[in-house]
Amino acid sequence: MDAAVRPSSTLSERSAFYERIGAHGLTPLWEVLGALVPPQPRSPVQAAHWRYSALREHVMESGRLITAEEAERRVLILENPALRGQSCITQSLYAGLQLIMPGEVAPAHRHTQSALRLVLDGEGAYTAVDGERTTMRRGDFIITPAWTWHDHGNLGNEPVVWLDGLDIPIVRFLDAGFAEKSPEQYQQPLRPEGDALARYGANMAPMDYQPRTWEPTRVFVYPFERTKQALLGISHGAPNAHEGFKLRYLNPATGASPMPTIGAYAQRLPAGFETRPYQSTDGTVYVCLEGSGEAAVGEQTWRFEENDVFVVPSWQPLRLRAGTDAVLFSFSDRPVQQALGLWREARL
Ligand code: 1HN
Repeated sequence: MDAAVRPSSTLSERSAFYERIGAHGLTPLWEVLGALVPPQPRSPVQAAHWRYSALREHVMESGRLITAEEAERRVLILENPALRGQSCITQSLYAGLQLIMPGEVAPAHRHTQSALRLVLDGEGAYTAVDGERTTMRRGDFIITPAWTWHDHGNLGNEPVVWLDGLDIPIVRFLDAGFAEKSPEQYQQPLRPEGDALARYGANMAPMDYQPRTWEPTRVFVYPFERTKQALLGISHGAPNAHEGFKLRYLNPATGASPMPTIGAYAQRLPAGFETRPYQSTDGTVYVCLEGSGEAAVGEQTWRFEENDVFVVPSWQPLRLRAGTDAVLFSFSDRPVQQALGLWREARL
């Protein structure tokens, strides 16, 4: 080859050059190209598992340390071990365990971040979303879409704990975060409990309702009783090799995910059933709602039990095995990736 198309330089000439151009805010692409555009996802996220039986006492201790009012939200964040200090469980998602003690109120506010709750422990709490309350029962999946007013209260006599999932890192990435505190501690109910579910969640809708494509669902609670009934209702024949019996939560008016940034799923794995390895580009947070089993991600294997949380990074093959009949809830950024044409899966 012609020497003219094969310029050569010593390492020290190159680094002197990098230093000179650095002063002008420049850096060479060729030193970082492979990392910028990897042949397949290489997530910094680490697969990890949180055992609820080990966390519970710490969550309860936070209830003796600070009030819900003082904290605004009394939450212990589940931080990915590889992303400590960043308040996230994956690159795009936040997760935490929130505690509300009897008689407490977590004051009304709203923000551009979207949130989901999965009720884990205790009875008697409610969440109010834009003027309607819903009683929080174990396994219920409740959403507070972007910019909806929400507050929580505990009218019962035991501590209540739920998992919060938010799109905080997505909104942070886009520098699009706004928040507002309500002058009212809690919202006065504008409608009786059950109104939204009756109006939008009975395979029917108000006569004049025309949802916009990416509008979050007006159904803001998906009672576990219904989810469980649906999972049992499809539990005939052979379970899907990679999923068991799995359904996605949806906005009944559009068929899209309940909220534009977070997808949520529920699956049933019959006792002894083991899934084939499955990988997808949406790093996913799993919560065991019923039963027990094992999850294997790469070299790591955990035994999971009720209320345990585990996270599977993008493109890492996951295998699940149910010990006893298991029900798993999960959530991810899949709708975002799908809207952008990025989402991929592989069934191994
Ligand atoms: C939030 O509003 C809640 O409403 C929970 O319960 C956790 C974490 C960061 C920002 C807002 C809630 C949150 C949050």
